[in-house]
Amino acid sequence: MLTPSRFLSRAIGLGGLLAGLASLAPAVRGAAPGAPNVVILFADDLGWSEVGYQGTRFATPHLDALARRGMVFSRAYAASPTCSPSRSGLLTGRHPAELGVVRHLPAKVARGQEFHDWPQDPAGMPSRNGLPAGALTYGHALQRLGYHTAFHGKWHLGGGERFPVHFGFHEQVGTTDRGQPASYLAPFWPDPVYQDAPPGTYLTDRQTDDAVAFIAANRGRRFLLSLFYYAVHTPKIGRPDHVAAAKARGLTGLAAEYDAMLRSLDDSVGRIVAAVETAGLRENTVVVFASDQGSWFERPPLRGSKEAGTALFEGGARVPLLVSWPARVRAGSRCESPVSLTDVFPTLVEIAGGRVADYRGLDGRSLLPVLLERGPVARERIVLYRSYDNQYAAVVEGPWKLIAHRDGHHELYQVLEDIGEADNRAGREIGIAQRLATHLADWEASLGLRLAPGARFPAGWVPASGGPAR
Ligand SMILES: [Ca+2]
Repeated sequence: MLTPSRFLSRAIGLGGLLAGLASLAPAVRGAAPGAPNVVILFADDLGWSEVGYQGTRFATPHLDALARRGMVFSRAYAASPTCSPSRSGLLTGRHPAELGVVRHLPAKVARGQEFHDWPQDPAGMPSRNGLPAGALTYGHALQRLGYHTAFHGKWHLGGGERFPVHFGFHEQVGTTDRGQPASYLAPFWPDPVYQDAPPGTYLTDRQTDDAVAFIAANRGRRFLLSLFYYAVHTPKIGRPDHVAAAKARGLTGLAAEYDAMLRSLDDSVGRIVAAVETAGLRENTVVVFASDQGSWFERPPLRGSKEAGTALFEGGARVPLLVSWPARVRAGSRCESPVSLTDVFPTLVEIAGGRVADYRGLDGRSLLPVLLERGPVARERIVLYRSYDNQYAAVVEGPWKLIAHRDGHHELYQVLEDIGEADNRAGREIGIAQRLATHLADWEASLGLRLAPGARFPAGWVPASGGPAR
């Protein structure tokens, strides 16, 4: 059965028609001359160690090809490595903690309730149930610059008046107020969204069908496509033919399902890039790929995962990030300096011809000079923050990373030499630990963050012993 979007994508696939369309070079209205189209591909829970171009055992040939055609950021961090907070930071360029979004939205948040509490949180910190009213996203920013803006997929920043169409996006597709599907095989959920999907349709494929149709339909005007995949979040369900192929290679159970999920995601990346090329737009289209946080699995060489208590280790906080823009960014380039997903917002503003100074309270810094290899990353430190557990914040500065706990103890790692964070140097590099802890305390004070009694440095702060990491 052909959905309208599938029909469109097949029709566009006709070679002769395509060549004719590409030569027509449609006029773009509204946006600054020469401003690129922008496609943001955002995966959910895809670990840094789960993309092939990072040299791991996972096969992601389309992502690898995209990486070769742009700049790879080898040390990108989610400002708050958790679903909703990470999204809030990416979308606004502000720190999720400053927005008050320090946890994911629980499934049962009452409509209209501004904050929720988390009984296990040692700090007792409330977390906002979505973006605050009036927050500006990169959708707003690019709308102002003449772009047609679309949001596809997983939002997880609230429903109703909190949906993307109220935060800078002209249209939204495939978005519910859920944090995950009930199944990746249709029917995906009880919501009205995607009820037309034939039973057994794979969700990742459907999202890509819609995105391919969007690109074809909007090739005549400057657009921003923000495509947030539900994959590879739980439930771990792969497309049956890909699962069978994984099993034929010896994988079993969860590993086979996950391998299949990753293959669908990677195939989708390939289809999106092909759709941009087919539309004749590849040279001047910026394609960003990133993930909201680390993997559900702990994957060597990194320690930790998205799971409670370990999310601020590299396995939970370091994420894939790459930017491909053939017209301006050198193929095969790399940035090894720490960057944050909050940097994406100001980068997009500059890329689209806007002024970053028009936006207040940004945590992010524009990476455009880095992308063009004209300057370094314009920040010294990155603060990571989430409020669930004893382990709640980290400060990244060059090779160093301080991890802070609500009970007042700290860990310090030299992550360039010790990517697995096995050697806690807080008791040996006291000066560095104190400098980073002081920065964190100042940063927390500047945002007025509510802390557990006694947690704030320097009151009662004692360097950790530097003994066994765990
Ligand atoms: Ca996530």
